[in-house]
Amino acid sequence: MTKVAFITGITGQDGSYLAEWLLKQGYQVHGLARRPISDVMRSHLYQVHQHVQLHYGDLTDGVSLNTILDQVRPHEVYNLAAQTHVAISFQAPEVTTNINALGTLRILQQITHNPHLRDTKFYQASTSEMFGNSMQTPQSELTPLAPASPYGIAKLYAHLLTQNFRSSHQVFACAGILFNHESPRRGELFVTRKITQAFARWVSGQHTILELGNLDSRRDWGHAKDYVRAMWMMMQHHTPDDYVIATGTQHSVRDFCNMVAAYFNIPLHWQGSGVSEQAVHAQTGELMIRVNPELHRPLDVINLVGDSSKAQRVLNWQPEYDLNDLVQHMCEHDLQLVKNLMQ
Ligand code: NAP
Ligand code: G4F
Repeated sequence: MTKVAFITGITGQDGSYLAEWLLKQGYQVHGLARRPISDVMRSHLYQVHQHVQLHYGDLTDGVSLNTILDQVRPHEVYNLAAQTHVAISFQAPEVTTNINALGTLRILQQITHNPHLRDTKFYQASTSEMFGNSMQTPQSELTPLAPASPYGIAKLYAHLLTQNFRSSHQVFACAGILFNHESPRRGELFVTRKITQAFARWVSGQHTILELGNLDSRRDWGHAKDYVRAMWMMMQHHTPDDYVIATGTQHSVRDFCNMVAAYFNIPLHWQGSGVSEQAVHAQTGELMIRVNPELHRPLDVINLVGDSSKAQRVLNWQPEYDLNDLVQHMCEHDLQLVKNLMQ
């Protein structure tokens, strides 16, 4: 029997990689889209859009979700849709909560109320942002959760709800507590992609200033392809549970800039001692990295690194890519993108 999967957030970084992975496993893949088909064809789904079935709806629209879920009757639901920008969540906390927290409730309610969905498995995209500024390092499934942003708080609601539906309604519901993961498909507002794009533009002769916020913030950056495989592995295990997915290594935003500069072979000369302004000099010109205080968050999470030993032990999950591979993939892609745009 062909398995049927339904992915919310299918047009995003993870959704598109997950769709490709599930198609390879022989699934029939359905996805929720909130934008016109012409947009979706130009999105990350361009390679596989003819193999996935898209349904127009929105996580804030319970009626559309109920209708679609009743039509599709999936064996597995992957809830990846979200307002994913932490900084934006400070400016738009209400819509962030509606999508990230109540959107999850709308799906879980439908799974429990619709008799055709009684055996439907559910995956929730939980996040390391729920740890906030934790006293514990590295962070595991047992680390106390104390989010520091409206995004993290909404995600914590959805995370607890997932656990609650698992224990109170016996839904096969898993939550993947995923640490930051990136790829050439990463949204352009996130710091890694902002950096690789700026360097690629600079190498191509577009000498712009790169403005960043907190350079000292440290993250555990993995590759999105490894992380969507982990989502699927959680859903194939005999028992639903929560798992941290991370690499266990940590780098600062400043380190990431240095790695990208090394990839493009741009010698760096950091100028200035404070955080107000830093200059990077290169042999063939000058790339300026300027700290813009407006890019600092009202409260930042500064020290994330995950302990994924449970996922390694129970699911036999291992990442295939390291940070050097990730930097290489992102830089190669962004350089090609700039070249294509300049033709
Ligand atoms: P992403 O690239 O920003 O994609 C977000 C997706 O959500 C897009 O498909 C977007 O649709 C969709 N979406 C946003 N609002 C929606 C709404 N109201 N109704 C329906 N769809 C909506 O995010 P990602 O990096 O793939 O992350 C996937 C999930 O994992 C998210 O839930 C995120 O919070 C979580 N997560 C991500 C990371 C990470 O480091 N990437 C780590 C931990 C957890 P459009 O294309 O129309 O905008
Ligand atoms: O790339 P970021 O915006 O990712 P952040 O905030 O960690 O959130 C991402 O990972 C979460 C998992 O922990 C996901 F749940 C979430 O959906 C998203 O995918 O920022 C990373 C760090 C922050 O400390 C930020 O203050 O980089 C710092 N930063 C410094 N300059 C910047 C910038 N972040 C952005 N976006 N833009 C800057 O110019």
